[in-house]
This record gives sequence, structure tokens and C-alpha cells, in this order.
Amino acid sequence: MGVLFSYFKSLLGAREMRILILGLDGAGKTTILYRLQVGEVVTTIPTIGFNVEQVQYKNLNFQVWDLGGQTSIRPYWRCYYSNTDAIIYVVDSADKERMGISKDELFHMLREEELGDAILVVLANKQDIPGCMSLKEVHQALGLEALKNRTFQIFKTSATKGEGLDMAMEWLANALKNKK
Ligand SMILES: Nc1nc2c(ncn2[C@@H]2O[C@H](COP(=O)(O)OP(=O)(O)OP(=O)(O)O)[C@@H](O)[C@H]2O)c(=O)[nH]1
Ligand SMILES: [Mg+2]
Repeated sequence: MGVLFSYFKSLLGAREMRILILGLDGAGKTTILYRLQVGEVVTTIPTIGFNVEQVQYKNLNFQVWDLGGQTSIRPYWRCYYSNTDAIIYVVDSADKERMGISKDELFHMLREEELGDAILVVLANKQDIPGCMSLKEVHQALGLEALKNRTFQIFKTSATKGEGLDMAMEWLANALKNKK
């Protein structure tokens, strides 16, 4: 019995987590995906469709889906929602004009039943740009205080400088472990 139990436990431990990276076009999603995967800044072009990569963090395996964020592509995000363990929602902290649109897309997405259990990580990205919104301002502009019954956390990042991502992934890895 003990052997069988540890067998299933190891199977569970080996299960790959499914993570979606979402956010408006130009927020830095693809840059973040490849920062996580290869640890470097890659030159990106706007994503038409998606990129999917295996990412290892600590002893966890993630299957990370990075979906294009252009207006015409956003309606397709929902095709990828099922079995999602976590969402990394990326915001361009310097794009003040579109913060409202980013908020609307975020809450529209969170209303989807399939994402009811998904952990949420918000990344206030592009913190290296002078005059960008602070973490607190992004939190407020996105109306995150309205989130109820959702495991979530917000972090400030600079994908190009490689700052803040480690902290966010550390938190996410722990949150996912606790969820199992
Ligand atoms: N200054 C700065 N630029 C960034 C940062 N992260 C990404 N960028 C730049 O922002 C631009 C868009 O980045 P992408 O990663 O392609 O954006 P995306 O969210 O994947 O966009 P779509 O694929 O169109 O949805 C690129 O020129 C990146 O180099 C950051 O933290 N700081
Ligand atoms: Mg992209």
C-alpha cells in the first residue's frame, strides 16, 4: 500500500503544470517566456497565435503558453483556458492609456468558469522605463482589490533587465505546490 501510494504521489509530483501568459500586445509576454526558459533577452516579434515552451523552475515542470495579445487575437485566449493551473498576466506599466483596457480584459477573463481555480500572478512589467506606474498604481488601476476567492499576487518586473521574475516564480511555485 505504501509503495503504491508513493508511486501515485511521484506521478502527481511529476505532473506538468499548465500556465498561460496573457496580457495586451507589447506587454512583454514573449520576452518573459524566453527569459524564463533560456535566461536571456531574445528579440521578439508580435505573436500571431502562440508560443509554447517547457520551463523548469526548481523541481517543477511547467508547460507555458504565451498567447498573442493583439485586439483581434484576444477572443481566442479562451480556447486555451481548460486545465490551466495558473495565469501570468503581464501589464506594461508605462502604457498608462491602455491600463483600463488591460483591466477589462483581465476581469473578462477571470469571469470564465474554467479559470475558477487558476492562480493569478500579475506582473507590472517594464519597471525600468522612467515615469512608469508604480506597483501600487498598477494594483489600483487594475482594480485588484476587487478580487475575491482568488490566490493572487502582484510583482514588479523588468523582463529586459531580468528583474523581479525570480521572486514571482518563487511565489508561484509555492502557490502551485500548496494547491495540489
Ligand atoms: N523597457 C522594457 N522593454 C520591454 C520589457 N519587456 C519587454 N519589453 C519590450 O517590449 C516589446 C514587446 O515585447 P514582447 O515580449 O514581444 O510583447 P508581447 O506581450 O509578447 O506582445 P504580443 O506578442 O504582441 O502580444 C519588445 O520590444 C520587448 O523588448 C521591459 O521589461 N522593459
Ligand atoms: Mg508575444
